[in-house]
Amino acid sequence: MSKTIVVLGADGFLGWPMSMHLSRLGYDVVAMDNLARRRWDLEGGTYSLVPIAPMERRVERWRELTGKTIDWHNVDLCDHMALDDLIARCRPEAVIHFAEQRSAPFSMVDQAHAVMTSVNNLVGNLNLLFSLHRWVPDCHLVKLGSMGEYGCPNIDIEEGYIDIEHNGRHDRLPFPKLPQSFYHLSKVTDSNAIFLTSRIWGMRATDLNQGIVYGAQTPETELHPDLATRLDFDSVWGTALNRFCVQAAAGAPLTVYGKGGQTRGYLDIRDTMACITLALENPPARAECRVFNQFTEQFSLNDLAELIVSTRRELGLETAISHIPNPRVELEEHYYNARHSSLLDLGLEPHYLGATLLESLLELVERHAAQIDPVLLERPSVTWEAGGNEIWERYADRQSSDTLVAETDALINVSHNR
Ligand code: NAD
Ligand code: USQ
Repeated sequence: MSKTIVVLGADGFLGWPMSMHLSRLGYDVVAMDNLARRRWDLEGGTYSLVPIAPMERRVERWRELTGKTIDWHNVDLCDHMALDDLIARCRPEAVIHFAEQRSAPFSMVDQAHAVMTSVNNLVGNLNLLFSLHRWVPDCHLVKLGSMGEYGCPNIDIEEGYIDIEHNGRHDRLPFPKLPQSFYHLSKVTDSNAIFLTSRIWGMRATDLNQGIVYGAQTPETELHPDLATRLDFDSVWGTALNRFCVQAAAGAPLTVYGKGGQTRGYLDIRDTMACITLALENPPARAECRVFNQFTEQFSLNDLAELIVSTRRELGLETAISHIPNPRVELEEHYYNARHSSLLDLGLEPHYLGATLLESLLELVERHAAQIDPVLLERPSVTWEAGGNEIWERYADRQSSDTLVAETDALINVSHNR
């Protein structure tokens, strides 16, 4: 009998290709999302450069092309009764949890966005832990965390835990965390909650501290335009390498914040699929909270920008780099060395970043270049000091902002009343 996997956040950049990837491998995929991300785009005046079909059309096209069914549900993780009902009905073997507000800048716009991010992510994660404990205590939870939970300490970063000698005694403890935004802080709290439930309820969990994902193409997204996944490029949702590629294609300078020595772990979107599949195929024991650092290479922003410049130069194209004032509070020159051997030990064969991938990403972007709003490529609309600035105000849809505040209030009241 095939195994049932629930993918939470299945309408997102990673959740949609993951749902197709697992469906192709023969799993019974239950895909769940509340489409919050499409509403947050409306609120901030942002959009995916590659057009994305509604979920109904996506799953229908997938069925038509492959004969396989993805069972789609519009459910909010913060609605604990609806979530509980879904988990009780499908009794999954594993759950992959992508369903969070995932932008650091979005969490720094103002108090409402910081509170919304915290409530959405923490309450959703807690609801999930309770439902799994109640209905499927043996289920494997695969949770997407972030390398940014660790920050940039001046020591090597281990995979989740560190052996410490202190005053003559020894222990293996969670690696210290230094989050740099309210978003990253929510990920740290999620990790702590999962670790707690592994100890008190015997939860079987893999916490994936993922680096920054680049690319937007997998074998499944390439089958038909209706199966494409999103490609963000604005300063709130666009992540470093993908955003730089869109800037390059639009003839705009690559916006390196500050000195550009900020070093992070990166991975190809196809490796996200591979890493999560490896985690599923090699589940942890009961009561084990396993932590993997999920990235394949480290780069500084200056390295990435130079790589794009040299790749385009090979194609006869010039690219400018602009070091602009850093909207974030973060180290711009620092030590960074993070262990990432667990997934390699399980058999991961990485797609390393090279000219071929960059060329195909640049080509994808160029196909949609007419849709690029150049203002979204320029100065960031959110700073850590002052929150949303005049660019944010210019694009923000007041009505959607009021809805966001009202929804956050409702969320807090719901958690109080039940
Ligand atoms: P995304 O915003 O494209 O997708 C997240 C999805 O979750 C969206 O479709 C959204 O509607 C949904 N969602 C949010 N809150 C929900 C709720 N309460 N109930 C139901 N659905 C909800 O983000 P992504 O880039 O696909 O990231 C997926 C996960 O991976 C996130 O948890 C993110 O923190 C993590 N991650 C992403 C990256 C990256 O580079 N994209 C890197 C490291 C970690
Ligand atoms: N940056 C620039 N110029 C830009 C955009 C970003 O210099 O135009 C810099 C940022 O200041 C930062 C670095 O690039 O130093 C990475 O920023 P990012 O926006 O690519 O990534 P980040 O905010 O860290 O968040 C993204 C995802 C998040 C995930 C995280 C993984 O949005 O969901 O958790 O990557 S990690 O960075 O490892 O924490």
